Order: sequence, then C-alpha cells, then structure tokens
Amino acid sequence: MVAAKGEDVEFNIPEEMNLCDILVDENLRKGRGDKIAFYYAAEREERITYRQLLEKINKIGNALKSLGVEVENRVAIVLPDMPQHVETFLGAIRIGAQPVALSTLETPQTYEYLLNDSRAKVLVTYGKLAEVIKEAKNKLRYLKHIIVVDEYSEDFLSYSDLTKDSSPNLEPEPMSKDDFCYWLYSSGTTGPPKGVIHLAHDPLYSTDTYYKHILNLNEDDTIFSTSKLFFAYGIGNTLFATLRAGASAVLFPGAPEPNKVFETIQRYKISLFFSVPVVYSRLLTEKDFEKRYNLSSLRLCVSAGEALPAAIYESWKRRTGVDILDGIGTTELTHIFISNRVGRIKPGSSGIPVPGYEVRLVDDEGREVKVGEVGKLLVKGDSIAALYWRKHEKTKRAFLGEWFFTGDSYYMDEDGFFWHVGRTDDLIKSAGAWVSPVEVEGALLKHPAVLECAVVQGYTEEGIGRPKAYVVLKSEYQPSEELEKELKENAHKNLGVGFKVPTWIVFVKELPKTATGKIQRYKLREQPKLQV
Ligand code: 3UK
Repeated sequence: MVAAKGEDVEFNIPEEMNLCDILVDENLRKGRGDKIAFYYAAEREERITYRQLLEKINKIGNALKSLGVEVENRVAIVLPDMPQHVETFLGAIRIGAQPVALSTLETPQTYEYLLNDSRAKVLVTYGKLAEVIKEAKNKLRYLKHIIVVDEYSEDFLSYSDLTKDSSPNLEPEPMSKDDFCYWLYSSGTTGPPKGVIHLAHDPLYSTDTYYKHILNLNEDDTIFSTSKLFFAYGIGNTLFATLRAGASAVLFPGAPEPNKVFETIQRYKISLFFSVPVVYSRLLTEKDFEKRYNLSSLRLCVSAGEALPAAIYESWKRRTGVDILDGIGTTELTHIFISNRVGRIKPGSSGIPVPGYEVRLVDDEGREVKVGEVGKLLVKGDSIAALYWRKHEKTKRAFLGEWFFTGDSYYMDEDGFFWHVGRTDDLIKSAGAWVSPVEVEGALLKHPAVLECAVVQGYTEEGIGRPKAYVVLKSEYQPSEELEKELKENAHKNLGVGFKVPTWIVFVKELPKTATGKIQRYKLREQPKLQV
C-alpha cells in the first residue's frame, strides 16, 4: 500500500514572531550585516547587503504605514524580479500586512479581478502596467494607492520619493507563527485564479526541510532562479531560502535567454541553480556552452514545475558534470515535498518524500493503491496553506484535515520512487506554468470558423508540456495549414501571452462527450512519456 514518509525533522519556531525579523534581522544578529543578500543583475547592477536590505525594507514599511496600510491589509505587488519587489514583500510583512505577489503576465481584466478579490489597498508596480490598471481604476473598489517604481507619470505615487525621506527604523509588528502572512494566486480549470493564503511558519518549514536536508543550503551559497518571484517556486528559492540561510541570490529581471543565464552563473559564481525543464532544454541547445562559460561554481541544479524528462537530465549531467534534482512542489505546499536526492536519483522520476513530509496514493474511494499502481497524490506537512480565499467549496475538496489533495496522479515503484503520470483534473502545464483549458477554448472560439473545441495537455517529443487543441470546424470551413496558423494567431491575440497558445491544433469531426453533452477532455489528453 502506498504511504511513504520522509525522515522526521525538528521544527521549532516561536509562537510570537515576525517572518521579516526571522529572515532579515536574524542575519544582522548573526553578524552578516555587510554580507551581500542580493545582486540585482540589471543594466545598472546593484549589490545590496543585509544591512542595506533591512533599511530599505523599513523605509517602504514606514511609507506603507503612512499611506494607511494596517495589520492584515493586503499590499499587491506586480513587479519583475528587482530589489523593490523583495523590499515591498518583506516591508508589508514587517508591519503585519499581507503581500500579494501577482504575475506580471495577466490581462487587464484579470488584474481587475485579482485586485478586487484580494481587496489590496496599495499596489506596487511599474509605469506601463500602472497605466493599464488606471483604466480600470473606477472598477477597483478597494485599491487606494498605486506606487510605481519608475518615474512614469504624475498620476501615481513614486516609490523613490516615498522611501527617500522615510525613516530607516521600524520595529517588526509582533505576529503569530500562525497568522495569515502572504498570498499567491493559483489557476484552476474553471473560474478565476484562487488566492492561496500562507501562514507565517509555512516558508520556514520548507526552508528547514527541503532546502536544508535535500540541498544542504548554507550561507556560502549563491542562488539563481530563472522562475520569478511571483511563482511559489521562485519566491521560495530567491527570497525565503536565501534569507533563511544567510546566503546570497541574484535578482534577474528579464527573460532567461541562454547566454544571459550562463553569463549570470559565471559572473556571480552561482552554486545553486533553479529552473524548469523547458529552460534547461533551451540552455542545452546552446552550442559548446560548457566550454564557452566557466560554470565550475555550480554544485547542484534543481528542476520543478513539471516532470524533467530523463534525456534532459542526462545531457545536462554529461555536459556540465552537475546533477539536476527534479522534485514536485505546489503553490499550496509552499515548496518541494517529493524530490530526488544527491546520490539517489532516478532520472524521469520525482524522487522520494522530502524529510518532514508524508505522501499517500489513493484510489477513487480513498483506499491506498498498491506499489506500481496509479493513484491520486495526497501530501501532509506543516507548510500547507490555510485555505483558498473566498472559495469554500474548492477549499473543502483540496484541504483535507492535515492532508492536501494535489490533483496529480502518481505511481510508486519498488524502490519507493514516485513517477508523475499526469493531472486528475483538466489543468494544463505549459512550460511549467498553469494554463486553464477553458480560457484557451474561449480564445479559440472567438474565431468564426470554430464550432467547438477541447484543449488538453500535450507533450513535445522531448517531454515538455504544452497545450493541444482539438477543433471542430463549422461546416463551411475546411481544415488547412493557413487556418491553423490563423487560429493560433487569433488565440495569441486574445490570450495576450504565447505560452497559453496551443502548440498543436488537431481538426476533428467531433469531440468525445458524456450523455449530457459535456466534453470529455480526459479522453483526449496525453500522458507524459516515462523513461524508466
Ligand atoms: C506540477 C510537477 C511533475 C504538478 C512549484 C516547485 O510548480 C509549482 O507549483 P504550482 O502550484 O504547480 C503545482 C503542480 O505542478 N508539478 C510541479 N513540479 C513537478 N509535476 N514533476 C514535477 N517536478 O501538477 C503540481 O501539482 O505552479 C514547484 C516548488 C514550488 C512550487 N509551487
């Protein structure tokens, strides 16, 4: 019967605490004031010591207070990876407010939803996006102030003006380890994204289990994560883990172009590199990169977001000599809870339970399945979020007492390794990011040729997840390559971002349906190719 458990870990944090104090002030108490916490890898590079970081956090914390932000208020952040992102996140926590880190890739309608749903009082963003959000200003019921980090327009508050004369001293608000602390939004198959509310102790549990025991993270490490701060994976790496260990991290604002990634690893002597399968795959297309760049500082690489194909693991290992540890995490669990380990890697698998976590695989009746049988994944560990904000039905289905229902299908092999088989719902991972089939179908249906369609999980030859569309055309249209191109372009226009556009469009005469006419997407979705 599949029930497996990582090693026990001791986890002690005080009842009364402030996460910002533990992550930042603690490093000053340990004598790391002059140590670099963050390298901002922008055109004008910045290096920020722990002492400077604390001052900057205090300045924005005081500024937020002066704007009327109180304990338990929300502060939304829509920013690339940059110092102001980290400062605002921790400044909000320091005053007992709750930062809500939002993706930089949403449509104006989605921002309107996210800002109203979270009831954020203040938004910290940058000019171009602030202009977009300003359009919706009269529909934003709770937002009182928009702060922009660049000097874009006089309609907004300026981050630098606000913080310039603000005091660098600010006592952390005494909070409980079980207070609501920060939010992230996670997509679902239907309906808008769900606000995932994390408690103050959640990130510490993940740093003290996964990062400590699996990665042996320590203050000598320098971290670079190509996944951004608004992803749970990114914030775990760049913010929580870095500061908990008193290590250093790179804030990298742009897209992970291969040359820039390698240059960054070389320049900052990165020891721990975090990325997703599609980026590893792109890096591997770079000719002779292992000869052109000095990557000798790397001690370990990590992959998450979707399963890492064995072939990518093997070519990376062959060319760099460094392991990639694949592990599964979710926004609700804070971070990775099943992982490969140094010296215990099965390429293509997600590994074994992380210390501090327990997992079970169950059938539809909730009974544990046998070794080798596919079951639904449940996980237990003290970093599970509190709930989905204002989504009680979804909360009840996923947060089951001490257990969390991830929505993934897995099987465990005889050596206790877990193999990802797919999702139990219709959600799609495209290059490691969520895509709702309903949203893509809606975008395809806007084209006059489309009668009906179903969008499901597909995989490239290499094993990278991408959306795949099955389309039934209206009788007056014929399938053609031009039409396929047109549908993709039209979908791209409607969706705003490329990763949601179907990589494949298959024209079919009809779609599989239930007796009541509901499209059965699960009959169309592909399984990842497992290489055992
Ligand atoms: C899938 C994986 C196979 C799986 C995340 C590391 O991806 C993260 O969080 P999300 O909430 O998505 C969670 C879902 O993504 N998945 C993630 N990693 C793997 N499938 N192999 C993997 N290694 O469906 C899971 O339910 O966006 C990853 C750390 C923190 C995270 N939040």
